[in-house]
Amino acid sequence: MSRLITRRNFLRSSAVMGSGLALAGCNQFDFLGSKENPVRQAMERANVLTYQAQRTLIGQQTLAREYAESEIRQGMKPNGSVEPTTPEYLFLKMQNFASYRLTIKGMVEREVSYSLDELRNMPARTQITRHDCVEGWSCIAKWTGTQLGPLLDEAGVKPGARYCVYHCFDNIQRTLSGDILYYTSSDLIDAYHPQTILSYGLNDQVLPVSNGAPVRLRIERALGYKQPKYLHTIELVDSLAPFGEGKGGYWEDTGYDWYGGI
Ligand SMILES: Nc1nc2c(c(=O)[nH]1)N[C@H]1C(S)=C(S)[C@@H](COP(=O)(O)O)O[C@H]1N2
Ligand SMILES: [Mo]
Repeated sequence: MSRLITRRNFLRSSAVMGSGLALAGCNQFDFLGSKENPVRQAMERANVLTYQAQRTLIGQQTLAREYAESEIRQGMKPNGSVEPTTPEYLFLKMQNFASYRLTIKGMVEREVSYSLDELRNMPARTQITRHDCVEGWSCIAKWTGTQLGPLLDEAGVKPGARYCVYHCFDNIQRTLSGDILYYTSSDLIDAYHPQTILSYGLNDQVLPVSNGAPVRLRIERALGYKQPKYLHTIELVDSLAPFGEGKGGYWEDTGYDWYGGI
């Protein structure tokens, strides 16, 4: 049984204890979208608890397990957005991402940006890791990219910065009031983690569009929704409140755990 399930049970029991509600069946996650929902409020308190507990238990720079080539059993199952349709993205894709730039901005000494060629020419790291989606599936895949930490140092993170917000090109949801673009965030410990890479290669091939081309971040000790595809900007901030619903990510805004550690 994976640690993911254990943790999910932990979250569920914390939610039940915290709210004093008796929950039956497996429908209790269906209406978490509402902010008034007592289960969601309890889960948000549980987020803080699990974040602190996990940070204490696992230490700050523990490596995620890496696997052998022989353990790659399948391709990386594309999930969520697989074919972004925003004009910016379609334009970049049309010219094979020649004018793509990854920007690091916000609470930094100097805003920096890099082309795909520049990223590919930086020291590369390849790692075979397991991706766990909360929907209940996993894939073992080989990711190649460059570490985020040295680029953050190049930009010069200002002392007050606490989080990286990862902004993506894809319109994960289309509403009457416009597109909702995917985003997520991490603390600086995860951003500087040695296995946190700006990945442009998957299983020895150029990263395909369905898996986040041209660049997707890997945060290897976090769940699937913390692995932003179609990444274009990393913004250093001291608060997550200004973005989306203020919970630090597209899925986080609907009630998913912010830390999302495994
Ligand atoms: N930009 C963006 N990033 C995303 C998503 C998405 O829809 N858009 N889905 C997330 C989820 S829930 C998962 S499980 C993984 C899926 O990555 P894959 O398509 O490479 O398997 O990407 C994550 N990152
Ligand atoms: Mo996921």
